[in-house]
Amino acid sequence: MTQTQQKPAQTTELNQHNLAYLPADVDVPTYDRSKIKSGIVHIGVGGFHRAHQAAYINELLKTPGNEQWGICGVGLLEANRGLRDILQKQDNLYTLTVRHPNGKIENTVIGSLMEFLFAPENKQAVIDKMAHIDTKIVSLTITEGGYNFHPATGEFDYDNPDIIHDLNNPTQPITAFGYITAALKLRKEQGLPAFTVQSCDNIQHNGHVTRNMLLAFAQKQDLALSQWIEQHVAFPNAMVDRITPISQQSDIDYVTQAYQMSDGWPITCESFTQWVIEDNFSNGRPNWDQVGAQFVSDVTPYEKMKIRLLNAGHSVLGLLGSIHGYQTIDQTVSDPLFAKYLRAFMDLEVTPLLESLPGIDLEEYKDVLLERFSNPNIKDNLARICSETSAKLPKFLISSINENLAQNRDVSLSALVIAAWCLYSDKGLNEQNQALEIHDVMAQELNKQAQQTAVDPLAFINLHSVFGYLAHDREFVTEYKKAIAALYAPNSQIKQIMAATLSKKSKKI
Ligand code: CS2
Repeated sequence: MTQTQQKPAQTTELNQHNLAYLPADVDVPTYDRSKIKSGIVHIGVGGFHRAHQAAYINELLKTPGNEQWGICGVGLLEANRGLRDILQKQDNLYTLTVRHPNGKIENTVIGSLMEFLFAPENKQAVIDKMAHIDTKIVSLTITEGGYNFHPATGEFDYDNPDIIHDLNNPTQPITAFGYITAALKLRKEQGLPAFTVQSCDNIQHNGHVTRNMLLAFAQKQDLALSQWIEQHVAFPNAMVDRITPISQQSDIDYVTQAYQMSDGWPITCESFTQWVIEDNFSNGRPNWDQVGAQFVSDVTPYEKMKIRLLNAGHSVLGLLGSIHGYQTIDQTVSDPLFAKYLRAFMDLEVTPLLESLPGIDLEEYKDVLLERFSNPNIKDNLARICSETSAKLPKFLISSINENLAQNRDVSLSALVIAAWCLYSDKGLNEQNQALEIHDVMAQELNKQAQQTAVDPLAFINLHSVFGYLAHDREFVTEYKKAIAALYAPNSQIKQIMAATLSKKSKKI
């Protein structure tokens, strides 16, 4: 692992053997990877997992005594085949490039991913791995939409065809719920302790939600098993945070040039990272607090603060910025009007809903958020931020709107964001008439509703599964209709509408 070793002449790939040829300033696994066992099976090895949980474990493994906490990644989707092929060639190693706001760059080769199982090719291998005695935790990053509940009611969606499939084919599952239930069944039969199921997604009470959904699924399959799960499986809540844009060709090129070695799928992320975890595990846990995470007894206020400020803030910039024609978060927030709108949204339509937290200064937290969003070295695409908005907004924004309405508080800034989402879904164009890149499982349905806006201004928010009863709230409807009228007026300009909404808001308070 020194610079002095001679690098082979031909182009080399990142792998265990070639670690020795990396430049000395690249942080490489200093631990013996052959001694690490997978105590964690993680479903959803996307960029976020690789920048967050896997990075925390990588740090922990540098301290002897933690060898039981390696990670076995699982890809449930056919789309994960490419990742599997790359990781296989690289001995499951990849580069994490951390880009600080001041331009400083740190490269770490992450070694905590020990294995990767591609579920579509071998379902039983995944079930067996989860059921293995060494597995203590099954963790999840399956996105907000992956938890299979109706956004408005919170009830488990038994009509999802994948769930119907998994209930009818317990040994050939497709969903995370099917796999976890099948593995827990084996553990119960074999008298093994239950593993912890740990959600790492941006859902408030993510542990409770995971528990409720898994129990709803298991109850339909095997009542005795669901009771065993209820008694033995812990579902810690957690707040997870690190902005991780989608990897670009430029990230691959950067690593090739920095190392003279190719990495097929490096991850780039910001320098900020946070993980607040409820200390509730059924079968042991890593000492994540030794590498910067925080264990607390109640994570609720941290989750709420993060989701309602950061994630909702992202959506505010994402939807309004997309309509204006901006491409990335840093570009959008560098426009003073957008920064002002975001700050007003956070101060006036979110902060009053948050509890004060010991050790956290909310004003400072918001200042830091603005700095993070402004990081010019993190090119976080608005298309990523706006992807799956139908699964995100109910948790990120609509929950705040409902709480504000219940407390008779003005929601005009949020109403404009929802109206902008209607226009975005309806036209699919920005103000320069360029097509927007929209990725949403509900895109067609949203488009159909939004297209009726001219005849019925409330058509979009009548979509009950996303908006609940918003279309029946007089206060909200008044603000929303004003926003729709302004956005749909000929030659409308989102920035003028934002400025007008802000100025009216300042007169209201
Ligand atoms: C983003 C998040 O998906 C989104 O809309 O807000 O991915 C965000 O970047 C992370 O939660 C940051 O921790």
